[in-house]
Amino acid sequence: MQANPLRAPSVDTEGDMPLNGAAEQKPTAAAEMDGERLPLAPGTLGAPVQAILQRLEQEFGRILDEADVSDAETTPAEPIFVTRPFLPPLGEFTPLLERIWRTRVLTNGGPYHRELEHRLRDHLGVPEIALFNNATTALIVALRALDLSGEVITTPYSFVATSHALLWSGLTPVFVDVDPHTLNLDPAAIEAAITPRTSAILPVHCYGHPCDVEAIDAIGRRHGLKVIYDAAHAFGVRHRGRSVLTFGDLSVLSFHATKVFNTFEGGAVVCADAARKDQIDKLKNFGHDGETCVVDVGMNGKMSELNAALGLVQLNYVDTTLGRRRTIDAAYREGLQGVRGVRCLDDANDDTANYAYFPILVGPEYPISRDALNEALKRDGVHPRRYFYPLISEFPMYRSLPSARRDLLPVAALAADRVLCLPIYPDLDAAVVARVIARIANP
Ligand code: T4K
Repeated sequence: MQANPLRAPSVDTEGDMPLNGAAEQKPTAAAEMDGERLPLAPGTLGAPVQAILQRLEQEFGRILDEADVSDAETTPAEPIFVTRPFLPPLGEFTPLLERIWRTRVLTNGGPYHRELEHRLRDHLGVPEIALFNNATTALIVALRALDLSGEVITTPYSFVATSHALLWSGLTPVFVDVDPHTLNLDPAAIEAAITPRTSAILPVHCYGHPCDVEAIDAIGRRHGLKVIYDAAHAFGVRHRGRSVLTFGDLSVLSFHATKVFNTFEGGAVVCADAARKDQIDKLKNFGHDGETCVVDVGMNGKMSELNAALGLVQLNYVDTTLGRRRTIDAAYREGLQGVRGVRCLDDANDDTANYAYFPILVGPEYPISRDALNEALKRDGVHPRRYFYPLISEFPMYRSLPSARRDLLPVAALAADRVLCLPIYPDLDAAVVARVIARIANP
């Protein structure tokens, strides 16, 4: 185990902390995001941070040792990015590659594609799943399958692909604000935004934290609206014992390199029955129904055999990698508690999390701004990301929409200005986590 390369932070008392902004008048939800759940616990910052870090490093090291991290990140000189894709041992992938070379079945629903669908259905506990080449195509096909028109209510606090899928489909995004605790769509705001032109709701399980799925699905039923969850971050997430992917009409997963389960590029649509899967399978294959018949304006969204084969090997490791992510999440939470002005998003409660991201919100009580902290970490060779800054609604193709006004989206706007996603990935070394915590505690 590598020793913590940084000295533990000098321990300031709460009163010594300068503010980086005067307290302003905030809307209630924004104030809530700021305050009540901030684990300030006066005096805890005066606790022996050094001891916490040392203990974390010992415990963390022991857990990682048990998990046999053969290529753990141990070179602090290398840049540390927000994520680093997990890859299985190459030797386990090559026999599958050899079979592809032998059979020359490269794509169009080959044996690896079929097997991965089968195994993912079991692993995720979902009725049906259709594999795609990425989540963006999968979103566009999902919207097409539901035959939508007019307006779709969605979140401004996401990766731009969420709204881009709507524009590609000729649909108008209507942005509404998010909940201050989860940063997912606020059901009350959704309901308030429904008009006669609304045909669907497109929420995102941001960072893999489940939306208020019961409330959103109930709104959909009450108003006759379709619900498509952008579940790009939510691989393996369960809500009250049930896969979060089984809520709504359709859910869309991403298997991009940066996701907890990756096939280099990839994605999927989860649906409730075989008839819907059949429709989606046709849509992702140009709309073909057999050799000579085309039944819809489909596109090419198919996953190749190469990606599907990799997915099969990756699936053998997904539980182990989840365990490592959980350890890192716990280490950050413990190490950052009591750091004034830094808020971690709430824990998963009775949901099963996947620890895809570790966002912190840097508030006005923190000694320096979010961007200054970002730069300080980068100087240490650590590269967090400001997911999701700017808001989607601030990009040129969205900003003239009536719903894009920043003052209508106060919680999302505040989150975008404060968020910093810290590095989290299976082979992230404990010493690096300790280093990040130490720098944040002592910027
Ligand atoms: N919906 C939501 C809510 C999403 O977040 C996304 C994608 C989508 C839909 C669409 O899913 P896909 O169509 O992609 O399946 C990344 C990803 O490209 C994007 O997939 C992801 N969300 C988004 C949140 O993050 P960037 O521009 O930040 O990626 P990039 O290339 O800067 O990667 C981040 C870090 O990851 C790098 O600094 C280093 C590391 N990395 C990345 C790649 C690609 C590696 O170590 N190896 C790699 O191959 O968008």
